[in-house]
Amino acid sequence: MVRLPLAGGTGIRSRVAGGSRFSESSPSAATGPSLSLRSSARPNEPRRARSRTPPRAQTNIKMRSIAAILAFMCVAANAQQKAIVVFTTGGNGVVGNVTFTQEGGSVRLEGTVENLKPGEHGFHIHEKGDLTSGCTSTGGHYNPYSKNHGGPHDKERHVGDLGNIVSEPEGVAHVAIVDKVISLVGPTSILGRAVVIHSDRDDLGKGGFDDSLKTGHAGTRVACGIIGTLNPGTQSLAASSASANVGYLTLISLVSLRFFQS
Ligand SMILES: [Cu+2]
Ligand SMILES: [Zn+2]
Repeated sequence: MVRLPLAGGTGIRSRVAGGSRFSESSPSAATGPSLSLRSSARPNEPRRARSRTPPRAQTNIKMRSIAAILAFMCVAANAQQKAIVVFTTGGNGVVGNVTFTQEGGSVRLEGTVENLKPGEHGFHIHEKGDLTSGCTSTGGHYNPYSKNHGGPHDKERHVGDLGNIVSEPEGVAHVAIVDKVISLVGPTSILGRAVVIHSDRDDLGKGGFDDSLKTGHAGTRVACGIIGTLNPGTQSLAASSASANVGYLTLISLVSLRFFQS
């Protein structure tokens, strides 16, 4: 009788001990052990499961750290593309530089050009990075899709059509352009081509002159420079190829881990 609390632990004892007096408590005693059986059976399972979880937790941690490394390598591979053009050619004393930064699908241009006649000046990417005959040998506007000349916000435009830059009365032009057509990557990259600054305003193809739809009637070429990369070359190439390899290996290992876990 006194053993009842102890008897609760095993159904047999409670049933052995169970007289008429326990008829009332026997349901609870019956449920008790059965509950305790369940509760003892179930905690045991998680305990077993828990004893198994450390390896799983370890693989989870491994997978997470692999994913983190992969993410880091991807970020490293997609490091921001940057380029620069330095204006020294043209013989008009026009100097300056403009940087190009790839920001997703657009490119940001930032820089300063000095000694420009006040007012608007056509500002284009020309197709060739060839300065053997000064700005003349840079060819025409970069136009890989064979379109007519236009303004930077027109659908009909050369890839190289960046409109005008404005020189202030003291002869300094601050360049701040964001363009969605030019790119520092891919088959129509502007890297290695030239930027040309013209003597006159680009009419954006709307001036009605013979050359409006070809050059924007922007006059002579007063300054130019070649668009060169600012990215660390071999390092970024090595990093991107290494990260590609790491990416493939990680994918394979993740898939095989998943396979062996299931
Ligand atoms: Cu031009
Ligand atoms: Zn053009």
